[in-house]
Amino acid sequence: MALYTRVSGSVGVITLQNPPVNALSAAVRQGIVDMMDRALSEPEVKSVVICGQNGKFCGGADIKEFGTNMSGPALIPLIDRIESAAKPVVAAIEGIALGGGLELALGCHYRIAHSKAKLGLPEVSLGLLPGAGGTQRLPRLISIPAALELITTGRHVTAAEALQLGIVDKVTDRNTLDEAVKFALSVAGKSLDLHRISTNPCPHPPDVDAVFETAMQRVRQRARGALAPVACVQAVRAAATLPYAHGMERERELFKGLFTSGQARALQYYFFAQRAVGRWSTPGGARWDTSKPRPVRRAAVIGLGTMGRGITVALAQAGLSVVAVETNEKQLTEAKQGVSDMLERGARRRGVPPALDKVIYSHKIQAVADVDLVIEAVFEDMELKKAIFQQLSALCKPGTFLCTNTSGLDIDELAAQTQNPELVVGMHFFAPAHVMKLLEVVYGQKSSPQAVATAMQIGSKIGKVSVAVGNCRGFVGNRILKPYLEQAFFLLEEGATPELVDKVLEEFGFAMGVFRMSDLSGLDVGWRVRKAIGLVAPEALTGPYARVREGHRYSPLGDLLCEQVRFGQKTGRGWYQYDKPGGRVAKPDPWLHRFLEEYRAQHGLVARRIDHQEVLDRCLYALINEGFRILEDGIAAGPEDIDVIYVLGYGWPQHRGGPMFYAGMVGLNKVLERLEHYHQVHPDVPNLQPCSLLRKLVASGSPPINKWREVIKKPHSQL
Ligand code: 3H9
Repeated sequence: MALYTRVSGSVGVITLQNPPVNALSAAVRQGIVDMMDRALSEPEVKSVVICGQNGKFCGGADIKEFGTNMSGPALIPLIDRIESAAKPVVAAIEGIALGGGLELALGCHYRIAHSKAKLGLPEVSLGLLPGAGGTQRLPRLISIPAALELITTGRHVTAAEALQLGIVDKVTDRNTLDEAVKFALSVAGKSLDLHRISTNPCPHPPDVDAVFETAMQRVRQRARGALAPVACVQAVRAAATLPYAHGMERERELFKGLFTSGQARALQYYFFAQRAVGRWSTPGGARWDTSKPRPVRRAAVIGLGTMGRGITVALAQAGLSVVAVETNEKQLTEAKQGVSDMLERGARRRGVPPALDKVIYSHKIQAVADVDLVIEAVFEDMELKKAIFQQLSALCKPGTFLCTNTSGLDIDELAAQTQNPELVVGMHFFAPAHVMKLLEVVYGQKSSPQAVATAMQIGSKIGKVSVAVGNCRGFVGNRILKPYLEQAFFLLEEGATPELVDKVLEEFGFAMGVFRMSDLSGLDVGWRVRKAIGLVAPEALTGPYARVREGHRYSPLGDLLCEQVRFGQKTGRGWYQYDKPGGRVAKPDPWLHRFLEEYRAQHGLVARRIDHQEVLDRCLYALINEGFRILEDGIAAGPEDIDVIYVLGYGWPQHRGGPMFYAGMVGLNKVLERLEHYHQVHPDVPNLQPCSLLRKLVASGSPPINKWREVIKKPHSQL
């Protein structure tokens, strides 16, 4: 909807009204058309201001409308009508002008922004391009290279940067609407010729071909198979090479291709999934809207290794006071330097003073006595963690929340060490903890709803996307990772190479193939976990039990590499070779290929030719199958939780929505049929036997992903 008022006698003010972000729904578009007609027909009105209610100009097209039969006036003619108006139109931008919102502002003759406003064309992250003239007007306004950068990355810019780039005419700290009205009064009756952006020529750099060539290369490298960034470059190229009307035709044609693509569906699903995970619930009935978090003013971090340092930085940067505890004096000295360096670097990047004074260091665990929440981040060793939780329970003031940063240890076992197990939750950070956006908040059997709500709130305060998950080995992310890794190992046993498996997964869109990723994160990490749970044989076994554990096929390949101190990048050798320890460029290693041949010979395995499809099917479907088990067990509340975890924490390509969304796109019956096939061929391989929830969903007619929750049986829980 849009409200019309007249102020200062001659300025017509049109206010967009569609909370929460004044998205351009059919009703809003109709409102703008009607109110513009009114403003232009009233002879007393000499100029017009367009603004948005509640301090937000406009968040762009209404994404919720995309999957529906769209009705109402189209955006392009609406914006053209504003631009061709005979009276000056000023956009008063507060809060946000994003996507179609900025395109609407670009149709206005002037733009005035509040200093705190953010502007951008983020359509690319929804699998689209700015399809209401943005790809044609922005390059005309701010040059081709600048427009290419903004449109292909979708980056939001501050008002100050927008002024510098020439996107806005003025930035104000005062009331934006008042300033815009004043401005509108001052330009009434003046010529608008130079202010109709579409009528201006597109500035042409002399090396225009090279500019586009470079942009296209950069975009393709980053895109990992995503279509939208490539189409964005093509659309801007049309602005540079074609007259405006033809450029618009090209924009429309490219937009149409993207709009109906599976990638756009996946990215739009992912946009809403990221928001849906905030509305968490547990099988026991605790919910985001009925569980009140407790305020946390002071927090403590125990253990200042890599993870502890990153967590300290994340908390301090968010303005929390942190007591950082490390009992090893040498480690403490190094940590002080490390944390300060990270805080300074982060502050320089963000143009703010470093939060050095937010952190107090101590080598005594007693320093936690007065904090509201503790995050223990010591080495991943259950006995050590148990001892610390016993101490914390005795030392902390009543009511202090006790959180553990663990990637898979049992939260209930730790909670049992404390007097108040209801105050204990897991917080699984991802490395580097001050950079990675994901946080798994793990509730145990006894965690109180308030403890979960507080951990979730701390997560969002420090800029993470927090996902509440149940307590099981590996939680959601690492539990799903396990069958994926296992399939990759089995494929090596059967004849594949790390290069083949990685190539297939990277072509699918993963940031890194499974073996390159293992080399980066360190093969010894998983080895230590497998040793702790008794999977690693005390000595190299031969005979039938060498490749069997707990009644299932097991591949000791990773263990054998670790015994050779091939831990990956850190030792310069892993699944690949590197030029030195710590080297980054993975090169195929003839040693490894010989090792695989000898291993196969030793175990009577005959290498066969494995095609790309089998690699993809087995790795992905084993992972997806485990995802369905997680839903069945109530460890994740819905498929969105799994998808967000996998995209943000494990490099799953965003334009494929996440593993569970992908399963729906491929077709659940196809996933089931392929799993059944591979299970028949490899009956000893764990995780290829389709889980019962998948069967149930297929038997229910493969409902769309937003209906899965109705089919998932809610298990009983203690919470
Ligand atoms: C486009 O414009 C195409 C055109 O070029 C061409 C057309 C022809 N529509 O994120 P938040 C909802 S494409 C519908 O939690 P924040 C959101 O789902 C569009 N709903 O708040 C959430 O709902 P709920 C280009 C939208 O303050 C609520 O608003 N625009 C839209 O952290 C609050 O959102 C974009 O890509 C929308 N456009 O961040 C902008 N936007 O409460 C997308 C938000 O039920 N939006 N919602 O979960 C954003 O980036 C952020 O939402 C924003 C606010 C920065 C605006």
